[in-house]
Amino acid sequence: MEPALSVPLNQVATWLREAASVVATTGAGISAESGVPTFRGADGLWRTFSAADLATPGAFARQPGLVWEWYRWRRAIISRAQPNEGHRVLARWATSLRRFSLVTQNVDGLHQRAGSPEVLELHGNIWRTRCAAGCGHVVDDSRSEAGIAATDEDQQVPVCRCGARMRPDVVWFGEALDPAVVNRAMALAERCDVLLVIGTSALVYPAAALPDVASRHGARVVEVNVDETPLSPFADAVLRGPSGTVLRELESLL
Ligand code: BV8
Ligand code: ZN
Repeated sequence: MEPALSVPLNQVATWLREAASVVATTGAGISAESGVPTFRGADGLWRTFSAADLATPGAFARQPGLVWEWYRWRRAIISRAQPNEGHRVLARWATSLRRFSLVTQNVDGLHQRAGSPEVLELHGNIWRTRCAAGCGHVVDDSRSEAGIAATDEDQQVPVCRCGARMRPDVVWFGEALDPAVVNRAMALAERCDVLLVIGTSALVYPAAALPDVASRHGARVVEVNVDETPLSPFADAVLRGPSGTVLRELESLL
């Protein structure tokens, strides 16, 4: 079901030009053109598991080695990936648009590698490893080979200096997000004139609540996605296509 109004690209470009504040919120779809598997796409599965099976505290408690194998597999793919045009356009908008903020569900760090100066990471970052017992020890694995798959079946579980297991510094299903991060994201959504919702299946909360918060505060919500999502019927505009292409075309009209 397409939305009642299909809005031309140059109308969205006008909204962006006239906006005092623009927020972009991104999901795994923006990294798909970089070759990073999405969660729900055909390539989103890993062996016979889904993110809901592995990205949980229970899975880590029961099979920490398997969870680490999955994260190392993802880190290896991300380490070989490059930011794509979609990431780069959003990085440029941080300086070329009047007031632009970026909120992401992604943990891959590709926005930062594309040059985005400020990235609000709702669900953490796959390159950081932290103490699972909460002693506060955190390690940045982004430059260490140890952080990615040494071998295919690498089920090693890193041990903290306090003796506890260490885990990827990401938010798992059933875990609370950092309240300061959530509050900041909601405040940005409340204050923006345009919210771009890019490459997300709009299923996971509280990230999926951002469009409703923005819309209720008078913002225009623009969805950029290759497919229909639960948000599509409610968006003020739906730009159907790969985010790299759509964002580049939009930028050319600004
Ligand atoms: C919490 C980090 C409470 C880890 C992730 C019932 C109703 C409502 C909510 C719930 C419910 N039951 C449970 C919940 C809560 C749950 C939730 O929302 N579940 C959903 C499934 C119903 N949420 C939580 O658990 C959150 N915490 O609620 O805590 C609480 C409070 C106090 C105390 C304790 C607890 C935590 C959620 C965070 C989970 N962590 N990631 C890791 O990455 O390993 S989630 C992970 O999947 C991502 O971060 C992202 O958020 C999420 C969704 O993925 P997407 O990014 O949208 O990607 P997806 O593959 O789904 O879609 C890709 C899209 O891109 C598609 O639409 C596709 O068409 C499109 N696309 C593809 N290619 C392109 C493209 N678009 C454009 N261009 C392309 N080229
Ligand atoms: Zn520790």
